[in-house]
Amino acid sequence: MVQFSKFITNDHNLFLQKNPRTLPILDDNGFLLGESNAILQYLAEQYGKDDTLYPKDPKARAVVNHRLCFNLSTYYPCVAHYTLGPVILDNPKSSVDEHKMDIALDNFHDLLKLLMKDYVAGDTVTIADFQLVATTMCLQFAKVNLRRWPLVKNWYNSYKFAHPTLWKIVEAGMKELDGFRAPSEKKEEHKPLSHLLLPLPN
Ligand SMILES: N[C@@H](CCC(=O)N[C@@H](CS)C(=O)NCC(=O)O)C(=O)O
Repeated sequence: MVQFSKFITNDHNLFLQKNPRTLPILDDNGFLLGESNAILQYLAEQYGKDDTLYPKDPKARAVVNHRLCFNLSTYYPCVAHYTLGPVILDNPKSSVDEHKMDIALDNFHDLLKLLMKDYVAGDTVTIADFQLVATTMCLQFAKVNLRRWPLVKNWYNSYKFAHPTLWKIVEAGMKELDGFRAPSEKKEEHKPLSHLLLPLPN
């Protein structure tokens, strides 16, 4: 995997040559793949010890895919636009974006209410939890209070508690993001991120 800090600084042009232009990028011995869903699906298929992370059963897999689609189409764009845009790109905060994020959180909360489980797609952790946890981490990073969405908060905290090793991977990403807080967020020198386009304007 290519580190975010390398991508957005010195080696950015190198990655642009290699790749569809977003992170993460997987480089598996020369096999290059973008889009985090596709990467996780590939890694689970290629290297998974069993099929629990990405079930082979068509219905169980369809449920995982549904959550991945929800994250890609709705949850991540709405959350990232409001949380990462103003904090690391210094985009102006907008009440419309906040409203969209709240709606996405309402949707996710409703899903968890229907399920009433510790995991979003079945009784064990799957790559769908990985993705939704990574998005929810952006809310923690931007210090968004989750009290209106207690089931999201519980599911997120229970993932951290039940899977400390997996959580460490996400936490490392959050710490890395911390280094790119915009000038309004911190006093130190700001590292320019003006060449980045994502999260895309709506
Ligand atoms: N749908 C993509 C979104 C990835 C994404 O938004 N990546 C951001 C960093 S978090 C990026 O690479 N931005 C670079 C740019 O916009 O130039 C995925 O899931 O991999």
